[in-house]
Amino acid sequence: MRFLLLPLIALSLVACQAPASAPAQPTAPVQTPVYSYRVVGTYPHDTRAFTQGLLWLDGHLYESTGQIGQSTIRRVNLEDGEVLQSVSIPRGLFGEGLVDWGDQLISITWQDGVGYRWDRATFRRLGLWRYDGEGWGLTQNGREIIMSDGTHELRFLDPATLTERRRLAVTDNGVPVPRLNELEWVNGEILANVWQTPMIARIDPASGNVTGWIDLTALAIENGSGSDNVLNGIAYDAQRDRLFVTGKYWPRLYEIDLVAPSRGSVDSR
Ligand SMILES: [Ca+2]
Repeated sequence: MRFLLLPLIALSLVACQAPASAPAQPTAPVQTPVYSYRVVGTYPHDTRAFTQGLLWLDGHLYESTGQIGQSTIRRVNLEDGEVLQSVSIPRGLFGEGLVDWGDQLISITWQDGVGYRWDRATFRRLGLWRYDGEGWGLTQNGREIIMSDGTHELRFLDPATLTERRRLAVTDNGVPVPRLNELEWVNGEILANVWQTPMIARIDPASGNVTGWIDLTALAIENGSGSDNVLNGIAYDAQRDRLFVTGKYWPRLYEIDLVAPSRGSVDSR
């Protein structure tokens, strides 16, 4: 910090001495805050689960997994990681994101252009829907289904018809942020894993601006050894204000609190 502060002091001295008529100096781009975290709970996670979607609902985790021949939708017990209920998606397809809507679950596939509706209680497949491009992550804001597709854009879908209403470009200081993956709506903001990075973007859903990054590098190193078993999976328990994260084939799932960069204190989210 000393190294950073000295130039700031010098700059402010220069600014004080500058004549009032001096032209304004160009300002450096504002650095997007990087949050760290504190682990407040550690739970087992199925190392055969190539996690694509994760959410918390009614006392359980719901998870979707990928890879052809291994793509499932499952209900999972938090404490011991036991898979309580599971269904395979149609043969030959590569599963991706998962979201709840009323008494249904909605899922998508990677490059097959097809998604499914499921009965949440019985896991019975109710029907399919189609979309253009790739399917990556899903979440919802209470009014719309939000979908990522591997680009820097998020699609907002009508929950009744699953047709696209609009798109939101996600940028960090004006620079597009591609490869948005698993999503979670948390208290009016969108959290997004960025594929093959240990970072989660905090996105303002009104502007698409990244307001902060959550750096989970240490957890990624602890759990992942290859380019594919990366951080992916965010779930939020709104009732108890608990944030869960995991990754593809990771042996552990974590409850974390965010730690703000400047104050060093727990972020209220
Ligand atoms: Ca999620």
